[in-house]
Amino acid sequence: MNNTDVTEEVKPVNGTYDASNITALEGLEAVRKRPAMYIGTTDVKGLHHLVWEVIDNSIDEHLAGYCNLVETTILPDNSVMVRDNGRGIPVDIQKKLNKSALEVVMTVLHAGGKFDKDTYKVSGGLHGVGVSCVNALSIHLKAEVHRDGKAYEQEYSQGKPLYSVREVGPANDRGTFITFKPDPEIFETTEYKYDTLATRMRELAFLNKGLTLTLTDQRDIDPKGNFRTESFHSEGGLREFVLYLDESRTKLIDNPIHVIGKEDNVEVEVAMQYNTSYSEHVFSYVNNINTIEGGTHVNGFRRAVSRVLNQYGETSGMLTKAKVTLSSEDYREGLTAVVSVKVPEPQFKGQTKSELGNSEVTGIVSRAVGDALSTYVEENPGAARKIIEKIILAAMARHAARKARELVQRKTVLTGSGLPGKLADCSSKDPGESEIFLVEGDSAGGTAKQGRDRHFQAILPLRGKILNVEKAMEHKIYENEEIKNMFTALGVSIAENDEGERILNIEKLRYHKIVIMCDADVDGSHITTLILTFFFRYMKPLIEQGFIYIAAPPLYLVKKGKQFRYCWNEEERKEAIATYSSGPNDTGVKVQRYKGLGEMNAEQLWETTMDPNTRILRRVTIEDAAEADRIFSMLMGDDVPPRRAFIEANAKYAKVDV
Ligand code: 0RA
Repeated sequence: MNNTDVTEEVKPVNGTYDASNITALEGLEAVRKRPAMYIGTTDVKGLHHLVWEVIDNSIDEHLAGYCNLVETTILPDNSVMVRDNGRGIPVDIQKKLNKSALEVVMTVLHAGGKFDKDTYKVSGGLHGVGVSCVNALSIHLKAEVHRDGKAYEQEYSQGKPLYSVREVGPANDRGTFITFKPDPEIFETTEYKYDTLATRMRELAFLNKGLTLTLTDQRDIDPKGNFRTESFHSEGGLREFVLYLDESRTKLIDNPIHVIGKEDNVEVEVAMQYNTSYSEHVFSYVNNINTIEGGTHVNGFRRAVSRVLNQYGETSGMLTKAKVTLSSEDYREGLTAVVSVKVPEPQFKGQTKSELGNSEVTGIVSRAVGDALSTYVEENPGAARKIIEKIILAAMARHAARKARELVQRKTVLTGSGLPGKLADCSSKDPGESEIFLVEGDSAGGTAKQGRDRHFQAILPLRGKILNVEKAMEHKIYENEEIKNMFTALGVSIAENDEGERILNIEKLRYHKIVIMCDADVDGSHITTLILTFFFRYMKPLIEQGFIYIAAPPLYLVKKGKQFRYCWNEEERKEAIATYSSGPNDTGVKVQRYKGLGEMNAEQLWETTMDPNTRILRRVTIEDAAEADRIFSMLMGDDVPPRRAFIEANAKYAKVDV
């Protein structure tokens, strides 16, 4: 390494460039021309992607064994500072390009990876486009490196160096320190969201045990003058992740089962726990990336779980005694697990490129989990019995649910149209243009029936609180009147495949907009959550395919004489009052607060909430399945303290009910 080649001379931005310079800049120009090709989007998601891109490099340093701290700070102007205590980006001159390695890493596309062949880039995976993309998309970036007792720096604007890498003094620590300000010309928004960063950092801490990630927000100062800050660290890794996911569920066995293994350069870590609920929560990661569509690692995990537990059930005689046939679905009830693999060259496939394709991984995970689980059941016969009993109950419940379902679904066929009596259907038979409103209560249902456009809008009133499906047994769900009505009105049905898996058939879906319409108060939002939980657990494809919406009735009507305006929040209300007031004490302005849908007449309901030209509909998406799922079970489960904590933390939401 020859540091004397690192010049301190300042090179003008528009100075002369040699051929290699030009290639490098053209590379980054391509990133600026088509940012979405490199970071997915230029919305708020792409903005946060920049942070992950930088942090991924620090995590690689952690995985290589050289870094245990990554500190991230949001500055008051929405610049972000990421500092790690890794080896520091090398600064010696790269012969091929005749410039500092630091400059190459920061300005040459795809040069972000390691130079040494022994380490492979593990984190990133899906995106991993390199820190040079962050540089290209920043109006300003400063890189500082502490290495071999010295401190170096270089700054850039839109990816172009403002001067050559320079030595700025001695250093007694090591690491890389990158501060960047996203370019407002590129991004639709440049405001960072604390919660988005914190949620992913918490996940990264579980996935990379031993690594500390801190987040500090200098935009947010408390009355004592302290910045908002949090530190994420896990010694227990996935074991702690599973405990966190199951925080509000009742555990079936004392501790999560933890598996750690390595074969042929593939690292495997799995933690699993059984709880007393009826639903399955399996999350999977490849190189720290959430594989929403699963893949070969998840298949290997499932294969091992059914194989080992089935064998134990047979040899212990429990299965023969219970006289039930198990299907692979039965092992899933009440199972919470996280499966994480680190694979040198991951192949991703599937609709959203989030399914692992590498076939060798199935066997590797299956062997690692199989070995560990076999040992576990031998050493913990009491826990093993509890798990097998739970699986037998799941099989019995599946048979009962199938009977209940068949009864409901057969009845529908026998009674012709089979549509529920409470449904006021629309006249159109084209699902593409048809909408159904699920309305809280008969009286609001009546108003909606009068107010609707009957050509394409159907109304299904639901009785007050629908069944809490998080707590109910599956067969009870199919026997519930309101839920039966939803199945038949929507035209969807559930069947079992050979594995015992419940498959939702939506071929005959009768409406492509399914709108949940509840009061704008606490009760209303509770009912919305109950209905959403039902869709989440039993009709997930409808959420995934974007058919589920939430209606937003207005909160106020502001009136003066013949003029009036509907308002959806405080700001709009204040603005309307200001517009209509002739002076500060013009009490001539009337404000009406709508608490329930029933307070509006049919015409008002149409104008504000149902008319496609004026209404506000919020489409329900599954942005972060893990978080949504956790919140659902927290809001709907037995455990009161976490639920109270959540409601208090989200008190803003509840305040609407004035
Ligand atoms: C290239 C080679 C080496 C480390 C890094 C890059 C590196 C990049 C980043 C980005 C943020 N933090 C980082 N830390 C390290 C290996 C260096 C060596 O072999 O000494």
